[in-house]
Amino acid sequence: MAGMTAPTMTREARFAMTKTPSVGNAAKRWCLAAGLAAAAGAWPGVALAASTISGTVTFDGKAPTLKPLTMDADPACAKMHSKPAPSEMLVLGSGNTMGHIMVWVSKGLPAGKTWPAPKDPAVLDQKGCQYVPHVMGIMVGQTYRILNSDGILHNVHALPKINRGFNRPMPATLKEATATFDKPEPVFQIKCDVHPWMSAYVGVFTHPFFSVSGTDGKFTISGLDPGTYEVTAWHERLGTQTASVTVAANETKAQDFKFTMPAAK
Ligand SMILES: [Cu+2]
Repeated sequence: MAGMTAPTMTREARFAMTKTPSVGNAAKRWCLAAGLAAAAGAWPGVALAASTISGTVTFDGKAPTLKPLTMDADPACAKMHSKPAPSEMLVLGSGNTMGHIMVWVSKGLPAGKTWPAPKDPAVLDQKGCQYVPHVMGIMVGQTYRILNSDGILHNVHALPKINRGFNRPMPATLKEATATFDKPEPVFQIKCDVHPWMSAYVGVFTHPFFSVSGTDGKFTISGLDPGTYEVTAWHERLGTQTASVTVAANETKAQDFKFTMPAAK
């Protein structure tokens, strides 16, 4: 019941009151949530927002060997690496587990329920002339904080199709910039116009039910109400896959994904 404690609901109510023109609806939602929380407490076995979907993403078949990133065009970048940085496109762990996969709940969330954006920013760093992290999720309205740890000229070029894009030079002296995205949009690219190998991907969501797999291929989406959800897994070149997953109250359900190379023509 961690998600339904009073402080969380107070924050949510405050968020709804500042963001929603109708204070009446926000208050109604709060009352409804409080009522549901009370009901859940009174009925053992009924738990809200305590279900989890987790799994492992793997690459199926013989993985191609991708060339490392070539940073020779900017010696300042090249000298930050004792050996060439590996490609970020296909990141495999032992057993061909797959990193950099964005996984999110794409359908099935309770209608009318809203989730406040975290107060903490989602942070993208420019470090070693690479974006860190390569793939990340952020919520609508959450601060997107862009750092320049390198202290050299970069240019952050966001290429969304639904949100408003931006193209922001970050000279050596500019250590930080911020942005927000006001519409849900999975997934779009961020590029550096100075360094063509620099690429990152961002997914923007109205809810917190997203996760990016680590090199071990693992992802976890928790805090869900019991229900049936469509879950989407995305890779920057190998496209998206969906699965239908039903979770009961308090249950952790496994859902794995496998990506493979498209068949040669
Ligand atoms: Cu750059």
